[in-house]
Amino acid sequence: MFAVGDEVRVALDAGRPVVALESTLIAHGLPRPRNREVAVELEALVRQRGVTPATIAVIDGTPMIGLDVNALTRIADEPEVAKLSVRDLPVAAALRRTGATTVAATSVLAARAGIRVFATGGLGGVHRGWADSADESADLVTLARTPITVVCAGVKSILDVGATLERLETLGVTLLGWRTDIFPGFYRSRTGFTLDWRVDAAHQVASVMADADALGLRSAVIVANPVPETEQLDRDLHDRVLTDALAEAARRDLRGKAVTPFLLETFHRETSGASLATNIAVVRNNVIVAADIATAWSTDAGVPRG
Ligand code: PSU
Ligand code: MN
Repeated sequence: MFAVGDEVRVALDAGRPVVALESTLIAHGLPRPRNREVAVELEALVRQRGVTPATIAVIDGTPMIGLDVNALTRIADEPEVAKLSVRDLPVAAALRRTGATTVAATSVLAARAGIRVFATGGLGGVHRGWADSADESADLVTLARTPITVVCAGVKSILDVGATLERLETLGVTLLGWRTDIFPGFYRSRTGFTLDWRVDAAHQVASVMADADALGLRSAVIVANPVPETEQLDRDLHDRVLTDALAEAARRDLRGKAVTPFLLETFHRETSGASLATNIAVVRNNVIVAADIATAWSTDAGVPRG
């Protein structure tokens, strides 16, 4: 049903730390050719910390847990790579298609393979204007039923941040601030929303995961890691481009899975690369925190737990 790369298989069998990485941010979230360089760099950052990276995507119908250079290049370079959420996975498999996996699809595949820690940029969430569009990412409901720890920089302000936080609460998804009491806003280090829980060390997250397991919970733990203030996007530029991007999306009457990639692409273009620089800083930071959490998880109490 899926294939686990040799390096990932060896690490999992030995109880060594592994971090899953998603591929939609590579194929549909970052512009070519920078996307491929970033994908390679993220894996290198994970390795530098003594942790095995497992970038996840579907190649010619096979969900792959860990991509070789050739597969990573295809995901980054090929224009016809599909965007796959959970519901798309069996179709891509049956029709032998190649696609990048969203946070939702990556989480499901990672958990199936026994990987417990996953780094991404931002989660999908409730879109602004939800009352008209009913647009809520499948990421949220999937995280409610998938035991995985996701390190992210919160959600982008292209979404309705308050509504997204309410949905995460309703869905029973555990939410932790990483060295912060304020929910981060992806391009910006802080939104106006305060968090109930803050952690300051990787071993605390590993303990939360262990206790979630002990309680029989099958839901995700989200670790919200703000981009450093020095690397956040300028507020005025951010606000101006956001207004324009949302207006243009409404004019084009975009729907379904086209909405998020359109907004991200518009941001990168209209900020002349400033949002791209912040986006890359975001994922770098998240990968590093995820690697440390995976290490704490695999060594916690001296018991390898995968
Ligand atoms: N948010 C980002 N960058 C991204 C995405 C979200 O800041 O690249 C991607 C993730 O893969 C996420 C997906 O799972 O978009 C959500 O898409 P949708 O809104 O169509 O569910
Ligand atoms: Mn959507």
